[in-house]
Amino acid sequence: MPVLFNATVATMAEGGAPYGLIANGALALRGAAIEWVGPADQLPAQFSGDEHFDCGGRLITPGLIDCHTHIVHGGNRAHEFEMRLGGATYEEIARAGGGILSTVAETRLAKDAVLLADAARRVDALMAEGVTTLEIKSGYGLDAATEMKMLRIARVIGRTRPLSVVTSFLGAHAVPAEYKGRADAYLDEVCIPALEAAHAARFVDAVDGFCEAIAFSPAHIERLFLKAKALGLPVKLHAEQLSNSGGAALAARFAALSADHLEHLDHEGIDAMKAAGTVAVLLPGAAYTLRETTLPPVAKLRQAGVPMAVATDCNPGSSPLSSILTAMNMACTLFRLTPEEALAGATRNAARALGLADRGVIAAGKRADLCLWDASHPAELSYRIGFNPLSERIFGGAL
Ligand code: DI6
Ligand code: FE
Repeated sequence: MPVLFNATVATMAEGGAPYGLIANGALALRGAAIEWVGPADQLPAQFSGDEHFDCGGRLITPGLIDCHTHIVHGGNRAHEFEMRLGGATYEEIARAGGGILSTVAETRLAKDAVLLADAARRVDALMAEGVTTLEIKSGYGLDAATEMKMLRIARVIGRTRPLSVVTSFLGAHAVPAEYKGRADAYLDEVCIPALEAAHAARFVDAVDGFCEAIAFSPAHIERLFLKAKALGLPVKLHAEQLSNSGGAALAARFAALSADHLEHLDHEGIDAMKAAGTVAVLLPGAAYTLRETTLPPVAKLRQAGVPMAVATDCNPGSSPLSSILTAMNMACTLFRLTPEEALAGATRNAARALGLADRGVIAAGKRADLCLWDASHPAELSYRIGFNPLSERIFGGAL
């Protein structure tokens, strides 16, 4: 049973020192779990004969968790990046059949092996920065076969790489061209049957939707969520990203794990999320890419005590970002989170946003998903830009 010693441990446990910091800490691991954590001078004698690893004063944090990604997708949208720089808006491009629908066309055509290889490069970039748990959404198929293909590839990534993958069914991401103006028919004829089939194949861990003027109304999302509930699946929602449509309050009514984006969230949404325990997932990569000037109401979320998570939203359109550390930096600089909130956002609160009670903090009984950093204080993780101080990544107790 390995013992890690001579480390600064940021447990991220709530209620104690900032970051749950232990200056001269030690950790005892047993199999895939943490058996003991505390000050090195209090290490119980039972561990003294075990193999000891000197961490050389490095920082240990929980493994990082990216709780919102669209990392499996065909092609890229660099040409839309050029169009936006030329003055077109994200919504104009979407309404003209570009945007999400152009990635749908590429994802439908893409061979499994190509989708997998492309996604794997981005997954590997996240893992190289210490990500040990990753959420992956479908939503670029919008037909049953391609939604299944995306989710199957997400499961393959989770089986073949040392990280946990959690999937979300995002069939209600956009109305496909063949159902233009017929969102209800799309839900009845494609989206809901595809959800049932993917659920039967055990490909779905949660149900997500895009509640927005250019996508689905709250009434549409409610129908989808009723089906999710009937299947026993938790829900989450892309809400109030480009405008306020009451999606966050709707999600809260369904006890959603999270409501995500939230730039246009109002106080009713905040109160509903607080009451339901719904996590606010902040996606600064999308706000940055779209040069969004309305920021999520971070001060009000903080004041209300709504837990905040931070994720990359890795996707080919609004957030082509494969760096969780950059997302944390952006959360601080653009959204005014503290570095402690940013790290909690990629550990403790990200775990909560995925409904995973077994990770996100360093404590006895939790999974031994850990990062060792060449850093002396956890604020350094959010502070640098384009620099990776990861020294070791431990997944389920394995280096
Ligand atoms: N909001 C987003 O930021 C992504 N999906 C969504 O509902 C963007 C997806 C894309 O532009 O491809
Ligand atoms: Fe998203």
